[in-house]
Amino acid sequence: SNGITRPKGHTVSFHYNSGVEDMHFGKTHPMKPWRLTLTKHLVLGYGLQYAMDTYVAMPASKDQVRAFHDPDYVDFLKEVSPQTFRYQRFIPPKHEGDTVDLGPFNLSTSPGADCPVFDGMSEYLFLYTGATLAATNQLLTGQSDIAINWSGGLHHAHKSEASGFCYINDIVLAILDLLHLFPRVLYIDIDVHHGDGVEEAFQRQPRVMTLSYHRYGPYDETGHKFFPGTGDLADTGLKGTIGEHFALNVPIPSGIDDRQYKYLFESITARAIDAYKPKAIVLQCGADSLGGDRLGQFNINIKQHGECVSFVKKQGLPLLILGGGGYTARNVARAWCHETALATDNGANLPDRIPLDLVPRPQAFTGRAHGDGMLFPKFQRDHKNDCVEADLEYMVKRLEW
Ligand code: V1P
Ligand code: CA
Ligand code: ZN
Repeated sequence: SNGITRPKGHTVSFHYNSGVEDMHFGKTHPMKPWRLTLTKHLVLGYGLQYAMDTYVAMPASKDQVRAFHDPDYVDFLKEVSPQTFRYQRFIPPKHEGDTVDLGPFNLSTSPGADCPVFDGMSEYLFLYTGATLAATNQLLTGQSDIAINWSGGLHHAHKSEASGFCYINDIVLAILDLLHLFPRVLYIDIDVHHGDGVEEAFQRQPRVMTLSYHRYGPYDETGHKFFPGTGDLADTGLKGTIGEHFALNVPIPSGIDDRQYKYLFESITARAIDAYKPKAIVLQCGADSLGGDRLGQFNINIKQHGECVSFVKKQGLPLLILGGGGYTARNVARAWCHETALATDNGANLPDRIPLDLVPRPQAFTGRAHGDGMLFPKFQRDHKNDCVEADLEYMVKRLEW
């Protein structure tokens, strides 16, 4: 009827809990969980739920999160609220009116902080993690061949520290679970930022290969590094350990376009799979690598972003698909809906016209702090393209081993 069909030969599952949607990191904070509302409505609006098994995720347990994170940090994340936080470690302000409350574990309630403590934060964290672990379990039991959680993919979180909008590293937890069954797991990260938390967690581990594509290098005249500032081509795992050579980094200048990204992604990913022969793949699909992203500096279109997903899917291995960054909400929703369609072999079945009657109308959201106004107007912002062909060729060459 709507043209959406179930894929033949593989099962896709979709893991989500709408409880993640109502959270607000803060008025000026770029991370808007509301983008997940948009994604959900677009996926449902197109009828993609008929092409896959959909599950409402339960929150992760503290024990599950302790598989990677420090027990004290887990307790803290479970208990903390804006009301209780201030008293954890309050530094007296130098000037009247100042608030100085950079607390333990790199959390803060100060405006402008990367990792604020906000109302409902604890619920949000354990829900996105629960969805990733449920998706992982589907792959472990063989009930799904592809499992999707767009609310996951928070790749910067460390063992006992939040970083870059990430508090619980659901990716590391997922990979640890996959290692119970699969001898080698490949992690691929197309978020515009370096997947530092995942790389660090497995830097001594040859059973996990991490491969991140990211913006790298100075981004202004003052020499400020693009966040998080790591992920150099020369960083390939912890030297002197058996994990050395099992981390790959593809640093990319701003402005990379579809053709250039395709060349890099396909040649390097194919070579990595060929050499490593993974038995399962985790793909972090951060949508901040799209052109026009509020934080990103790449110039790739949804079509090419999706082709990365198709390329990985084509390998025919158990596949965990996660979200990540993405700060121009309408583009995030368009990309992740498109990629849900690709995962279920419905890439060609989405009509060009968005079923607007099924998408929440902007006026229904007025007065909320999500920031994004109109839905899906044409949007393009060109970044200066300083990615020269020679650089691309050099990176591919350097990564050949
Ligand atoms: O640049 C920084 C830090 C803060 N300064 C001390 C240096 N932080 C970035 C963090 C980006 C995180 C990306 C997460 C992900 O990879 C995965 C979910 O996408 C940052 C930026 C920026 N333009 O890079 N923080 C903020 N902007 C920010 C802006 C307003 C309010 C709060 C944070
Ligand atoms: Ca990346
Ligand atoms: Zn990012």
